[in-house]
Amino acid sequence: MFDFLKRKKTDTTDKTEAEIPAIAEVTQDATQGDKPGDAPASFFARLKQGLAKTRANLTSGIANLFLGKKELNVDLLNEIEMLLLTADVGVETTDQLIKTLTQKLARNELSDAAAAQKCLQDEMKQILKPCDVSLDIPANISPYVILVIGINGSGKTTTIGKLAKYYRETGKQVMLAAGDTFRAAAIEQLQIWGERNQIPVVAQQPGADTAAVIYDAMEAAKARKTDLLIADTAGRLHTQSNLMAELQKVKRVLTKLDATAPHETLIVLDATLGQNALNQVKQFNAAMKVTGIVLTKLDGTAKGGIIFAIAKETRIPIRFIGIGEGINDLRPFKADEFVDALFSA
Ligand SMILES: Nc1nc2c(ncn2[C@@H]2O[C@H](COP(=O)(O)OP(=O)(O)O)[C@@H](O)[C@H]2O)c(=O)[nH]1
Ligand SMILES: [Mg+2]
Repeated sequence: MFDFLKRKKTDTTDKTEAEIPAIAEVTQDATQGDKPGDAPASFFARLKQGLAKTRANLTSGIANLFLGKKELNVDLLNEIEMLLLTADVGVETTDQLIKTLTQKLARNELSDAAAAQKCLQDEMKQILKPCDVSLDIPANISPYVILVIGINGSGKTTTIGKLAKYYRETGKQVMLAAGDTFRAAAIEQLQIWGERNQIPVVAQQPGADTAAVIYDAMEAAKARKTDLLIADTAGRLHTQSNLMAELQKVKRVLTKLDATAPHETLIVLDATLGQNALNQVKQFNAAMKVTGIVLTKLDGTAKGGIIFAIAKETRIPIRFIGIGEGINDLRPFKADEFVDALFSA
C-alpha cells in the first residue's frame, strides 16, 4: 500500500506466520522494529504518508477548491463543509470551523484563498490543542498502571507492545499483564511480544478471571519494583454490559493494592471506524472514566478527520497515534504536527 509498509513487510519474510501460527497479525517487524542501519524516515514524513488518504479527501480537496479562486464566497464555504463532513470531522466541529471562516469572511479578514486555508489550519489546531497532553510516567508512582481498554481489533495488544518498547527506551522498567483471557491467541500474542523484547508478561490460562490476572501482575510488579505495568483486556462488544462490569471489577481489585490505580485508563480506538470510534469512547467513558486515547490505523483510512470530532466532543487527552503496524508507527500525539502533516504538500 504505502512504501514504508511494503519495505517492512518484505523484511519479515524469513520469520512469519509459519513460526507463530496463532497470531498471524504479529509480524516480526511489528514486535522488533527496524533493523539496525535501516534508517526510518522521519516521523513527520511517515505521518504525512500515513495520512495520505485523509489528506487526499480533505485537505487536497480544500486546496483544489481554493486553487485559482480569487473570490471566497458562500458556495465555496458550502463545498468546504461537505469535504469536512465526508472526512468524518463531524457536524459540531464542522459547524465551528465554517462559522469561523464565515465570520472572518464577513469582516473582510480573509484576503485570499491562502489566508482562508491558514485560518482553517489554525482553527483545527485550536480544536486539537486541549487534547495534546503527553502521558508521562511520574517517578514517584511505582508501579504506574496503564489499563488498556477498547473493542476487539482496535489495536490494543499491538499498541501495548509498542508502548512497552517506547517506555523502556525512556529508561522505565516495564511489565505486561495478559488480561485478555477470552482468546488463547490474545495471551500468546502478548507473550511472544514480551519474549522477543525481554519484557516480563504475567499470564494465566485462557478463561481465567481477568481481574485476578491483573491483580497478580500488580503484585509481581510491586515485588519487582517495576516502574510501569501495562494491562491488556478483552474487547468483546461494548454493548455487552458484562464487559463493562468486568473492567470495573479490574479497577476495584487494583485499588486494593494501590488506591490510586489504575493511573491511566487508556482506550484504543480504530480510526477507520470514523464516527463509530467516537461513539465507543463515549460509551466506555460513561462506564470507566477514560483518561487517555490512542487513535490507531490512521494510515488506512480517509476518515482521519474523526480525530477533530473526538477532540472537540470528549476533550480527553489523545496520548498516542498509530500510523501503521510497525514498532515505529506509534508516536505521542502533537496537535500542531498532526495538522501540519495533514496540510503539508
Ligand atoms: N494499519 C495499521 N494497523 C494496525 C495499527 N494498530 C494495530 N493494527 C493492526 O490491527 C490488528 C488488530 O490489532 P490487535 O492489537 O490484535 O487488536 P486488539 O484486538 O484490540 O488487541 C492487527 O492486525 C494490528 O497489526 C495501526 O496503527 N495501523
Ligand atoms: Mg488483543
